[in-house]
Amino acid sequence: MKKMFTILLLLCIASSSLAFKSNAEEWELIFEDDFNGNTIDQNKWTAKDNWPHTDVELQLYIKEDAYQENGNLVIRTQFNPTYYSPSNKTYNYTSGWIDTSFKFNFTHGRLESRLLLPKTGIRDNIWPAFWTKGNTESADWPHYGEIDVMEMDSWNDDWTPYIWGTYHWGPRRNDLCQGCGTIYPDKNFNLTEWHTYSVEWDEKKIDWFVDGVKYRTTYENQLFCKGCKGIVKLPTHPQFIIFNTAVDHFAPPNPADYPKYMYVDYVKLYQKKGSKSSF
Ligand SMILES: [Ca+2]
Repeated sequence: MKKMFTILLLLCIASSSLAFKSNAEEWELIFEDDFNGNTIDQNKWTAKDNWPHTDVELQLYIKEDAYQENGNLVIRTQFNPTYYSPSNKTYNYTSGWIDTSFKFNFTHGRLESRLLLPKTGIRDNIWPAFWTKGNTESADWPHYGEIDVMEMDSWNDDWTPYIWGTYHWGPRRNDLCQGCGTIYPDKNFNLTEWHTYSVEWDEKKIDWFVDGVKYRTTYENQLFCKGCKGIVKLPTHPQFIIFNTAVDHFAPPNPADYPKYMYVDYVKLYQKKGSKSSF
């Protein structure tokens, strides 16, 4: 029985892995960055500088903590006490954030990145992410949708690090279905190795993949998850792409654990031929 289960599991993994390759002729590469040059392409990306993001994060984003080296985008998180005058506060950690806001946005497609996560441990504070958000700040988060292709954190009961994919939607913060995610279930998954993380988003659903293995689907109009008070609506706005690493507030970080680095080999956005819903 166990052997049969293993064979079935392998077949499922193999068919999932092949799904994208077998449909490759339907897809067209619309946007990519291989991060192979010496500097971040300013035509595609903006690095946040002197920006704290939210009150529950311990880092200040500075542009020096996002850079390119040895064929990768590097997001560095470091113990680097820095005074931020608007809130009259010193942030002990600085980190990097780049995004394509106002430079590239897309509706539907397959978004994929190959990346190496920062070193982490039990009850670690490091919170790297590869995600998208609706290209407007004119409404309360997460009204225009947020697709978390990959986040790593350790917010579970035993504080063991894991990666997960999530969709956020709702007219207002703390309303309706504002955070429905799935932890990647492979118990042998090695967080310290390079992996590809991707989503496929169309008008009916979003699928999440790790190394080509699908592990989660969110459907339009689905009433589906714990804490969900209404039906899911997929993004109502074009999305832009974000890479960042935050330092969360759940436990005091140890400065000796830093600096930490996330490396991004590439990011690619494919869309179905003829759709080209991007700008
Ligand atoms: Ca590269």
